[in-house]
Amino acid sequence: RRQKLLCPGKSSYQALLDSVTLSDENVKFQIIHEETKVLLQVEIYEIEGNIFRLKIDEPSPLRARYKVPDVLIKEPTTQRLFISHKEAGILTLSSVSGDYKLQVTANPFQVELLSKGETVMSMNSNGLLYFEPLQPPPSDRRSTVQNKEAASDYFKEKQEDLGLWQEKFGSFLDIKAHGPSSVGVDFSLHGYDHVYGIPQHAETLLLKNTSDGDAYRLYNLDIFGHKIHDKIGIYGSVPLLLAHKPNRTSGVFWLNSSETLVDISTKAVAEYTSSRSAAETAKQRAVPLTDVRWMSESGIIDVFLLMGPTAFDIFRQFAQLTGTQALPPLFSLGYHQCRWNYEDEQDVKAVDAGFDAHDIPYDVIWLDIEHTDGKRYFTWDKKKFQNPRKMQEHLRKKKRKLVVIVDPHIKIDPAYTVYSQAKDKGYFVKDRNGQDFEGICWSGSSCYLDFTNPEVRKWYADQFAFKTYKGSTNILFIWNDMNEPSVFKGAELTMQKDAVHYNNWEHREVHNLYGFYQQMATAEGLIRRSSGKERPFVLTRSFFAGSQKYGAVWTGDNTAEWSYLKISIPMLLTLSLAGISFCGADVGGFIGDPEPELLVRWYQAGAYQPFFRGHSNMESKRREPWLFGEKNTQIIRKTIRERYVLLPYLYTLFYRAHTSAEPVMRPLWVEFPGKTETFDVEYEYMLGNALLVHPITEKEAKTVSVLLPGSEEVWYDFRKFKRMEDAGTLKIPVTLENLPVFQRGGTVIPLKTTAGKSTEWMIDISYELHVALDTEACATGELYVDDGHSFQYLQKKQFLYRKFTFHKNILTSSCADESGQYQTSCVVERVIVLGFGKQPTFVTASSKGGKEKEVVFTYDTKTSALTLGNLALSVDADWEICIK
Ligand code: MIG
Repeated sequence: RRQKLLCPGKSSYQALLDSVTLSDENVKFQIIHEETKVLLQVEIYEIEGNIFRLKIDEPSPLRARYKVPDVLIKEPTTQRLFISHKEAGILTLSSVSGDYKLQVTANPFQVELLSKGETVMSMNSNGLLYFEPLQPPPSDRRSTVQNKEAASDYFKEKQEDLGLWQEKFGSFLDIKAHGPSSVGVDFSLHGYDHVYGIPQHAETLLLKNTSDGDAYRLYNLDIFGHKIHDKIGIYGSVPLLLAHKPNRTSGVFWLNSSETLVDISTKAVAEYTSSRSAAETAKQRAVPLTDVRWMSESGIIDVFLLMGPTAFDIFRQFAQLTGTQALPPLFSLGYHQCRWNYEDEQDVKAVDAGFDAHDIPYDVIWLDIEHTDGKRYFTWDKKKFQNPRKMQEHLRKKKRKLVVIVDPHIKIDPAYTVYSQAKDKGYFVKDRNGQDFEGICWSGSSCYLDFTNPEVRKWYADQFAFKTYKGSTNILFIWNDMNEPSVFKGAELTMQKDAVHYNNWEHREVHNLYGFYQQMATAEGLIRRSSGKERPFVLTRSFFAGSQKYGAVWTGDNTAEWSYLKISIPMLLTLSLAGISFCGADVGGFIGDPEPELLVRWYQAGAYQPFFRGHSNMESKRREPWLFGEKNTQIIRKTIRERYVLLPYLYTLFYRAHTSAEPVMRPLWVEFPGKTETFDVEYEYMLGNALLVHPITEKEAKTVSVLLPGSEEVWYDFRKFKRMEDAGTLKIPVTLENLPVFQRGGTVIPLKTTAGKSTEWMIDISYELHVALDTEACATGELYVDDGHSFQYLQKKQFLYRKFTFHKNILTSSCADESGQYQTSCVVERVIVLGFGKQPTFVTASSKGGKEKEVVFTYDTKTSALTLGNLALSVDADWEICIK
């Protein structure tokens, strides 16, 4: 409310360019507010890899302001900036490479970022820089002010209207011990009218104009039955915004963990050039411009400008700062069966057996909060789960896993060790009076672990040790829920902002980090219980920038309605753009009961999304995939089996997400950056660079409009192998069995020849390659293989990274990373070449140094698909197949 009183116009800040100092690390200068005369310190950094960082803080605040720790994986490597030009009121800084220039204008203060002469972004060009310096509380201040009466009137008036020192939300009083501390500034993104990112909202992929006053809110909240097309914050936040135009992608990463609002406005303006001659002015054209205003309740201004220039560069730049996606254990890419709740050990066994009886693969069965002894996490309900180890041994024999829930609220019960230890050690968040903060959650009156404290995180991680967590085994993995944190009957169902954390930081400073820290500690715990050997799997509901390092994220409590299936696609794409590749939505919809058709469609969508879990609410009817009649069971079976067959491709994509920060699921525009028709496509997407997926999200769909982008591209029906006759928007007929998926010409996809009962049953199943030819009759693709569960791929380089190339009718398998080695007896059994021009006469295969042998093949003249069978070529060897 206070920031909103500031309207676009001339900024009241002026840069004091005489104060400029230059070091290897950064450029510093001060800015002054014309009226209040308050000084602020500006620091500008160039970071290796086309990133700029701008910090604005008080030079000597009354008390340190919160600077988000633990999100950046390391102190970024800076590069020296040079002063390339200085004139009255303007300072131009230049990057080492000379490709970028930063132009600082003194009055009004403004910073422009240019790439090879083109202005890409500017900061404070709308004059919305806002920074509340910390002040002594009114009571202290009043005594030092001459005219006591006037001063107290001033504070009273401001206080009541603007909530400077306290604020009421319904019956909640938020006492702001350190007073107002809000910060904000605007950015103009020149030439851009497509912006994306800043999850999590149940909203469109393309960010909307917020001129209606409804800003995007980044404030992690548990909203049961959240609405769709709403900009209120849910569950998690990543303050990263991406802007895209045909020749460039840029990013703004606003590193602040307090409640944040983002206002967006796109408009057309006269072309922007900083120095414009009269002749140029005459031929001005209208170009788009997007203004983005960030407003945070507290902290400092610390913003990273990611200069791309491509979308993949932005992903790398963001990962360079916050880390890449953790490589998931292979089992976690299989299908997960969850419900609130699987009742008891018998129920678990029955559901597990049901999958085998119906020949449906699955990897993990999940236990929700009812498995515990009275919602005391790390314990078991003694009646329902009398022998959890035995139950896990049963699952282990079936080569399956268990995931159980562990929430951050701890039941107040002196007899519960987790509580009593944490209490004794002072590990809970405090209320404003210094007592343990008490809130109500599933366990009744509860305290909340203060995960912002590294000592608490270490202690928490230790709770996962096998000897401490009774009844846990190494097939048990973890689900963190309610970690916004959710506090029943709390203000907006979360913790009060005046609660106090480690080092005396108020909750308002760290709110959006709470879930991030819980998942960090949990993942650490799982790694430690295996003595650093095994990859963890931790699903979290709440998250922040960098959460990708710790596991998976799901979109929370969606509803079993078509509109929620539909919105899950842009929601997952937005998470993916923000670095979180391992994401998914509850298949079927959590709240309510999906009609069978919706459930089937949701399985089809989920099978082609990164995290694939069926889940349902306590009140929902049972939803195991075989409960909806033979026909639906059959379609779901086929869908899940398709997912399993596709796992080699998916796992390879995750390896690339892990090593090169490429999102697994990506909006079309990322793959087709120059094709403007893709920029607002949000209901279809690319899985890697090879598959285009268009889930069906309409009831009783008979046809669906699919955009196959790129006139120079070739597309193939993924299952029928048929080449699509045209590119562009096609009307494709569909039945309940079909999910439109297309393979892009020029790619090779590795698959398994068949599915097994779970990923572990599939280790020895042979591979199949789908080689889809482009207009030049070429294709390339990759396959990554390792043991699927340990860190040996890192520690001992035990992995295979293979490359397949099709060129001049020869398919070659070669090594893509010589540093890796992995023993496997698995073979490539079959190769299908899509779009092969003519019936071949002769096909041979030869391993490097080995003899040529003849290959049996069949050619389908209708589809031009050439199938090569009985190959038995080692995956870990170099070989060639020649088609004549
Ligand atoms: O307030 O643990 O989003 O997946 O089943 C509900 C019970 C608490 C919310 C999660 C949901 C989970 C449920 N939890």
